[in-house]
Amino acid sequence: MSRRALITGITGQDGSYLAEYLLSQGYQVWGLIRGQANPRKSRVSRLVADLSFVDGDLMDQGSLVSAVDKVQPDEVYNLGAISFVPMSWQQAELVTEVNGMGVLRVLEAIRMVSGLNSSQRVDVGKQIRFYQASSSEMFGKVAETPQKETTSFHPRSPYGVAKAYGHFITKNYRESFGMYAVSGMLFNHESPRRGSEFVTRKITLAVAKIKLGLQEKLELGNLDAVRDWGFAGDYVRAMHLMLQQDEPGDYVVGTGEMHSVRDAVRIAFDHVGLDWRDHVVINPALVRPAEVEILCADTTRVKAALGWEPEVDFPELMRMMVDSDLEQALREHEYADLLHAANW
Ligand code: NDP
Ligand code: GDR
Repeated sequence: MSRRALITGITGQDGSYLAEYLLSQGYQVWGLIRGQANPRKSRVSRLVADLSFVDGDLMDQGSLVSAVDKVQPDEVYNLGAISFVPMSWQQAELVTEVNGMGVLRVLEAIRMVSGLNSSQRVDVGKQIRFYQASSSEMFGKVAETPQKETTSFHPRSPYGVAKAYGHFITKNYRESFGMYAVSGMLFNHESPRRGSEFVTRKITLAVAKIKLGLQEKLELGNLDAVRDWGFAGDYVRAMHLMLQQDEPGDYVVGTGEMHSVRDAVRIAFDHVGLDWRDHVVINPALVRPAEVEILCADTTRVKAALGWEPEVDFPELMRMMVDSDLEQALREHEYADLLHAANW
């Protein structure tokens, strides 16, 4: 019988790539869907065929117990979160509830459905395995560069603090109940499916529109911020590999390469033959109250222990996103022309 995976955050960037990958590996894949008539459900259904859905919300313990009980998964990937860092200063309590307490609720659902407690352990081979989407934002004001599994945390946003709670509670359930529970400490990863609020996609969408004469300027915040950016399609393979090991453990996942926001802008504008300095405007309102200046992964462990390697490099990734946004902008533009011609 094929293995079953339950993914929270199925409508997000990583949810769709992970579902595609697991389906290609012969899994039955279930996505947790929140809300009434969630508009993003049809989008992910179009992107990924053969998905099944189960209702639930990371804010609601009972719904998670029901979902785990219904799906009876072999593996649970907790990707659900409010993932845009600036929102965490505006809605700190909600972000803490979803990104922090939400992790505890999924762990509790697995514990309850599997009948695990501190005196009753379940053989590792028969356990529901749990993956937590931890983040490089936990390193925050970095103690060392590059950052590795043992680097201390100094999160700089309510988002990072909530992710640190999720990280430690995952480790605690592993130690307390012998649960197969791991955290992937993933550095920024992007794709044509990235939300338009994140800086790479904001840049590539703007470049496409500027190239087509539909927009003139692009407002950005801190151009000096440095990140280790990779391709989401590569990173979901690492998530899966983490759950296939004999022993559960936490891993840093990144490319080990650093680029500034300015580099990202330059590569994207260069790709369409434009000079970024003619279009980029700094808006101080977009600078964060407490910035994470630099992040870069030490990939030694993930490469040695999991044999994982990224396949897409950063310039290639930015160009892939620009090309995809150019196609999308053209389609929208043509559609608008058609409506105009039809006097709609
Ligand atoms: P997205 O923002 O694209 O997706 C977030 C997902 O979380 C959406 O499917 C959303 O569903 C879901 N969600 C939000 N609130 C709830 C809730 N209350 N209950 C259930 N689901 C909810 O994020 P990514 O795909 O980029 O990231 C996946 C995970 O990895 C996140 O946890 C993120 O914090 C983490 N991460 C991401 C990195 C990156 O660079 N992309 C790096 C490191 C960590 P809905 O349609 O209902 O809104
Ligand atoms: P980040 O990603 O906060 O690292 O979190 P984001 O793309 O939002 O910001 C990256 C860096 O770019 C700087 N920046 C801007 N950012 C945005 N969004 N918009 C701008 O206009 C802008 N100008 C400059 C930011 O200040 C920042 O330094 C992402 C999310 O996916 C998290 O969920 C995940 O945990 C981390 O990556 C790892």
